[in-house]
Amino acid sequence: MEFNKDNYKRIVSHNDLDGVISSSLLSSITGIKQFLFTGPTNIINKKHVLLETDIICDLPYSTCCGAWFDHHTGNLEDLNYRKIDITSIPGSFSEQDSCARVIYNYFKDKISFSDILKSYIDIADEVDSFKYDSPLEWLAEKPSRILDFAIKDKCDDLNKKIVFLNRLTNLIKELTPQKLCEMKEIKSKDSSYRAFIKHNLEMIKPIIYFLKEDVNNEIVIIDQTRLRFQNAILRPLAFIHYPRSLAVLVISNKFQNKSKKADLLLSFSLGFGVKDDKIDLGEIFRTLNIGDGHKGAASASFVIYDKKDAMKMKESILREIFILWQKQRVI
Ligand SMILES: [Mn+2]
Repeated sequence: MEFNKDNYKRIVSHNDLDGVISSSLLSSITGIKQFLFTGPTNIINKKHVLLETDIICDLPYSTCCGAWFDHHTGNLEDLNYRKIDITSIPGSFSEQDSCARVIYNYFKDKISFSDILKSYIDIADEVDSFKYDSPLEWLAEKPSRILDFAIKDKCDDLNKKIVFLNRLTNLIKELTPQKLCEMKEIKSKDSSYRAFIKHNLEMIKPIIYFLKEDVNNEIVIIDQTRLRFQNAILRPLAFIHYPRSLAVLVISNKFQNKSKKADLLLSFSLGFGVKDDKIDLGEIFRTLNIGDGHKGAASASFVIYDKKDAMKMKESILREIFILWQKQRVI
């Protein structure tokens, strides 16, 4: 269905860099100045009241909204599963590197975007599709990395974070990426996140190991299960410690209301620039019937019924994952 810019009052977007750039593009097209930044699970769990006058972008579709722009394959599959006809929804879906690219492609023949706005679309592509071949590239002091880190910086006050994302959405329309990164607020958030990275790098060091059958150290295992508290783990950092490894697997306990449960969570991803078409991490978890995901990244969880078995279960699941990984590698 045709997108009529006068039908909408608010942009509901992902609270990451692609979401912010997508909002800037849509705001410049429609003149909308009201934004709601949120995460995908909040849309799925219906945490917000959404209206026909909302445009959703870079997030799962909601039947309550009026238009939808997205690039996540899983969200499209969900529409097919719910038997919703995508041609009935104003907006656009396409498997691009970023949602910003989807929006740009949809409007580029009808509207001329400023050079400033256009320069942010490459940044959205790079950051959202993780186009980095090494940890050094990921940590580079360049606008794409600085803006991504500034947004990722933890902010205890949710309102402050929202104010920041709103301001950023407006600034992107006026300032080049270089100029934006010269701002004091961006600089300080970037360095605060880089301090967190440094801390994380040290934190993971003692909890890394390899399975003894993994003689070439292919899969870095970051095992949080012996820690008393839950920590956010930055998986790419594993490859600073072990640059030649091919994948990283984080194993941790589930936490409920800050208390540690025996149940286990796994997240698995390929290393920088690892391109092996035979490897499919999502397939490994599907085969074991514990989770799902893409070729390059997947997550899983499983229930431990008896705490006494936890250690054994963990060891056996890690071994099974490694066996399937080896099978994929040799086919
Ligand atoms: Mn995105």
